[in-house]
Amino acid sequence: MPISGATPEISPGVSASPATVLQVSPLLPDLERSLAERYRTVRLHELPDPAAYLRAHGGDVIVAVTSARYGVGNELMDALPRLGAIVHFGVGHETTDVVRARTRGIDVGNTPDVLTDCVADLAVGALIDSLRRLSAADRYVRAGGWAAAPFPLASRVSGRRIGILGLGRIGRAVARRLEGFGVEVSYCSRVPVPDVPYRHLPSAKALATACDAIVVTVAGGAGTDGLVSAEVLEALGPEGHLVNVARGSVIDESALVAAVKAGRIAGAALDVFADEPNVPQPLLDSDRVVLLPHIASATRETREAMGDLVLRNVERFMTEGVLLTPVPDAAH
Ligand code: 8YV
Repeated sequence: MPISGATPEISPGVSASPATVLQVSPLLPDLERSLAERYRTVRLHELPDPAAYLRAHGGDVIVAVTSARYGVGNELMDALPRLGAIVHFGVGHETTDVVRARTRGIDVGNTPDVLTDCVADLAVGALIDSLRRLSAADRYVRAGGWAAAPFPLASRVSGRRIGILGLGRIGRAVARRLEGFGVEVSYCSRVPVPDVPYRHLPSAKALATACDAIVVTVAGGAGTDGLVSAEVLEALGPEGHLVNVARGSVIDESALVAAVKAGRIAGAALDVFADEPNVPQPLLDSDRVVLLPHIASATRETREAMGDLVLRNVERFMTEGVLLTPVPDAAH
């Protein structure tokens, strides 16, 4: 049911019309249910004519809840004159223009920390898969290849030189896990991170040159668009591996496709793509690429924790007019 909740809560300073929570995109069923039970909630994506709803009732919306994938676009933001907060299910918030929102006094929140461990776990798993070729070996056994010949030798993980592109919460969690593998960890971020035992390198190219594999954990958005360019892939080289658990936009996907096709990099493990859920055919065709359907945070435990944090943000805003976990001022 697109509209629910008989007893709207009123945001501070708003008393004239029902304070509505606008659900912009599909969310976890439990989260949708909880929102609908607690607030007057409208599911925009389920309405037959969302534009008509916005024209007539856009002024009722106090909070918009959305996913990292959809955010709140500028047009939608403009249709919500009393919007006070946007809450993202997910840590990424590049789909909402945060500066624009802030200019209008709209607070933007996300769900940091609760997904860090699961995303880092998956990044390390993907790294091992790419170097040791676990998925390819699995396909090999299933296809009956083992009886004919041993699986080709793969690459060692322990003791290698691993680069982390973006040493935020997730990058650091990946680095901590990798310490157990005795790898040499380097990283690249805009400014060196204090108090970490890893080597800082000034550019993505320098990182690729110095490492056997790169794990991309940097935030998406305009500032990192195409950061892993053809030149960076070339620096990684024919023995190099690339893991991406950040955003597809961070990698020049056409350059990656060309590098994979030509064997100019050894392998890649990708959880994110430029145009999800569409995966370029040459990547689908390659046995050297591990393909994952954007599942880094997709465990029951973590998704529940993310849903819970969304609810707590909405609750805090409705009662106190501030968010519990606002996004940092500048994208990092
Ligand atoms: C989720 C994500 O897949 O947190 C993010 O930024 O991309 C992921 O955790 C996404 O939020 C689910 O919609």
